[in-house]
Formats: sequence, structure tokens, C-alpha cells
Amino acid sequence: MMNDAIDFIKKNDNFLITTHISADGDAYASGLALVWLLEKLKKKCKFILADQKLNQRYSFLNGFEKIQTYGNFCGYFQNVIILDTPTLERCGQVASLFDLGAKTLVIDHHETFEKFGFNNFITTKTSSTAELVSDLIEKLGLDFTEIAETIYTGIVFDTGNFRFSNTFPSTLLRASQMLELGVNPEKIATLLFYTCSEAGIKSMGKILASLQTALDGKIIYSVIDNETYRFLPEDFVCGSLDYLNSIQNAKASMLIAEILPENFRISLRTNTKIDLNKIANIFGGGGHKKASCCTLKGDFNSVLEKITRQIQIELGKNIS
Ligand SMILES: [Mn+2]
Repeated sequence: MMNDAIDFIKKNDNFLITTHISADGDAYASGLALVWLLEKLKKKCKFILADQKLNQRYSFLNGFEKIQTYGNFCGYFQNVIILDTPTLERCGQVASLFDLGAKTLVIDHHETFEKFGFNNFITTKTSSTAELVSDLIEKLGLDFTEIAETIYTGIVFDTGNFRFSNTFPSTLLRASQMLELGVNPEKIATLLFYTCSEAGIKSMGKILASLQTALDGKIIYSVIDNETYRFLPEDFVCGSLDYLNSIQNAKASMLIAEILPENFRISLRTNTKIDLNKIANIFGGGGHKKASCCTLKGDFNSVLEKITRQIQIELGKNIS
């Protein structure tokens, strides 16, 4: 697994690095850590995102200015490294830059994955893809100092500041090692979780003030319009859902945003054992067991009924 990944990197050159659409903190961090690693090995690479706009929240990361967006690039790549992405579909339009017969290496830590790569370096007992890239860096014997903050950022983002169940003993050891190299934990936590525009905070207020319940209070959800959703950073989606989940007896929370008429983006979170990734998969979405998202078309009531029904089925299997 890890040795195959290292072989693939050593034997090839001119890599395309990409990640999932709506790139999150781990996607940015793992991608930039890999760019750094490849450049240390004197390899050429391009890190291209499917997203039209880069998330400036991550502009403090080492090498951020090297990231390109799909619209600015044409050409094809023989060697592709896909990070943090459980299905090829989640690469979005960047997949059209893969050459026919391109060799792909997938590096991921998601619970369910298709093993769609030519090579796969996947382990689900890891906090983040950034941590997996750090394992490669260690194996190659490189000095972490320049990239410590980036690795730490990926780990902190994906573990929700070391709160989630993907915080393993090995995660804290790696984080500790990064702190030893001078990373400032307060700076990273503030940038990732406690920095927002005024509009973002107001959006969160709207979400909390308009919460509703379904299935006798087992599901807490809030519906927002596209304008509100647009101003809400991804981390604040998580933050709002955490508040909704903290209501007594809540088993799952949802944020439903009408991104286009009759087109709803649903973000799901739970603190219980139900598998939200499975639910998102049913509707063509994905994520993790405890956090996932999907998009459903139709009128609001039918969308709510469909998603609620699937959560009810999952709840029936997991009395917790
Ligand atoms: Mn991740």
C-alpha cells in the first residue's frame, strides 16, 4: 500500500494532483503537502481543483499560490494522484484532464471507497489524508519543518480540533510532532473554526433560529435559501449542525439549502452510530459515517420525506 504509493511517485513524473469538489481543509492541506513532497523529490506537478474559486481561508498554507482551478487549465496527464476522494465522480470536471489510460494513485481515509485507482493507499484508521501524506513524508525521510503547519491543519480540520472519533493515538502523536516543529495551535484553530464574516455569523443565527424537528425530535433540521448558504463558510455549516445535534434526543441533524429552484443541498451530521455516508450514497452524495452531504431534486416536501425516510431506516438498525 504505502510502498506502492512511494514506488508510483518515484518512478513517474509530471503529476496531476487533485481532490474532491468543494475542497475542504484536509483536501487543501493534503494537496499542498503532496506538492511540497513532490517538489522535494524534484518532480513536476500541478495541483488542480474542480472548484471554480479557491477558498481563501486556506491562503496561509505553504504553496497556496500554486493551486490552479479547472477552468484555467487544458491538457492531459498520464500520472494522477487523487486525494481524500472516495469515488471518481467526486473529482468533478478535473477527471476530464486524465489521459486515456492514465495511471492513478488514490490516497484516502474515507470509510467507504471504490478502490478506483490503479494504485490505492487507503486506510480508514487515519484522521485525515494529510496524515497519510505525512506518513509518506516520514517514510521518505524528509524534514517536516516547512510543511508541519500544513499537515497539522489537515489533521485539525478533519478531526474537528481533535473532537471526532477519527482522533486516534497516532493522530495525536503526529500532531504533537508538528507542534514540536513550531506550529502554533491557537493560530490554526482560530483560522479554521473561529474566523467568519459578519454575514456568516448572521447566516448561522438564521439557521439556529429557524430549526425544525422531524421523527419526534430525532432529526433536527434547518432550511436556508441560497443567499444565506452562500455566505456561510463550510466550517460554519459544521458548527451550526453541531449546535442542532446538541439538542437532547437528537440523532441526526441536517442543513437543507435550496441552491437552485427545486434543487436542495443537504449536509448531514450525527453523533450516533448511524451511517450517514450510506444515506448520502443513496442519493449520489458521499462523505463519512458521521458527516456527509448530497443533493436532491424535487419539491421541498418530497425531498424532506425521502431523506427522513432513509434516516429512519438507518435509525431502526442502530438503536443507540
Ligand atoms: Mn479528509
